[in-house]
Amino acid sequence: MERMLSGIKPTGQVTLGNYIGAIKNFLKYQDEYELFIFIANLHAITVFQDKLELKKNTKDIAALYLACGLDPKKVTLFIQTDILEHANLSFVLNCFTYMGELNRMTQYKDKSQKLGESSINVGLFTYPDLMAADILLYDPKYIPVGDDQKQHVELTRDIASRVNNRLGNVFVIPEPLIPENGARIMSLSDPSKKMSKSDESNDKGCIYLLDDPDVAKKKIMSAVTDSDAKIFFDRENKPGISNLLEIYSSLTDISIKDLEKKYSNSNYGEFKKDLANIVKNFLIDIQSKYKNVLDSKIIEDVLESGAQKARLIASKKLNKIYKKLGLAS
Ligand code: ATP
Ligand code: LTN
Repeated sequence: MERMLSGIKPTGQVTLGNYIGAIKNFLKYQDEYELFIFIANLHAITVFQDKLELKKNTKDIAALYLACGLDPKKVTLFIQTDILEHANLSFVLNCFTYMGELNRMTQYKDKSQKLGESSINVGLFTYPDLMAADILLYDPKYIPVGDDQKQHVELTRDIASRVNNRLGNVFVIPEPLIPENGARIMSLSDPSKKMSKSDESNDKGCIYLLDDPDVAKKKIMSAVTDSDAKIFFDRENKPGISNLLEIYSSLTDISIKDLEKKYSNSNYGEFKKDLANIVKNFLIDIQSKYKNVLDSKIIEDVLESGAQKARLIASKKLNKIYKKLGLAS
């Protein structure tokens, strides 16, 4: 089986955007690939995190992934800081990356524009090198990510080729895998912005998997739409409705075309009410499974055996590079 790897930051509670853009696809991939999933807690601290919240979010992500159907027998699930090689390789890769490349990363540019360059820390600037290290330690072929992360995977490819040219073939060149649908679920209150778990100002626009199902229902009912009242997909001119269609389609596996037909004579209220119930029932189901996972107390064991497997691969790779660089004999 070909290897695949992806990461998620414990910067807040897992959202419906994370589910649709990432987790749902992993359920399929776990049967088709050798899948590695890790919780990127070092990436999380590039913006301030309360320590108790960070611990809770880290554990919740693991529990929610299992609740959503990831099978620890098939998937290697681990925490980034359990494998010290990530930070070590990241520094090595800093030495193979140019300032101009990091300056061009849109995620960094957006954050530095929003927060002002003087309040941006260096960790945020070198974030893509840590991500490249996360990936390159394990030689995965595919990196499934939302489209906001494509640029980082492309930079990883460039860095990997550069290192390969200098040191001989040490890294597999990974490919980003962007889902066709649901790659970018937007905020319900501002469909020009991504539904984001770390955007606290946007709680109404974001559905969390651990939201009270009735609160989530209300969030769908009050989602921003346009005044046209016709239900069809047009991302540019009808971003609100298109986003809701995408959520609907992803949670039910009914194609957007079929949904357009189904709702061709309906108004926004009817459409939203149906979707609100679908979302509510989805959350009730996930939350009951989440509770079972917590009750069964398996998370520590799953993360420990994931870390053991990951550590073996990562330490070999780092050692190989250290030798090539004259840092180990
Ligand atoms: P933040 O909101 O703090 O930037 P995030 O949720 O975007 O965090 P991660 O937690 O690392 O970032 O994302 C995990 C996965 O979920 C990634 O593959 C990411 O691209 C995907 N993802 C995140 N938000 C969305 C979204 N709104 N739509 C689709 N996919 C998403
Ligand atoms: N930057 C990613 C999370 C992430 C990741 C990775 C994804 C960190 N390291 C390695 C894939 C592979 C994000 O913000 N979603």
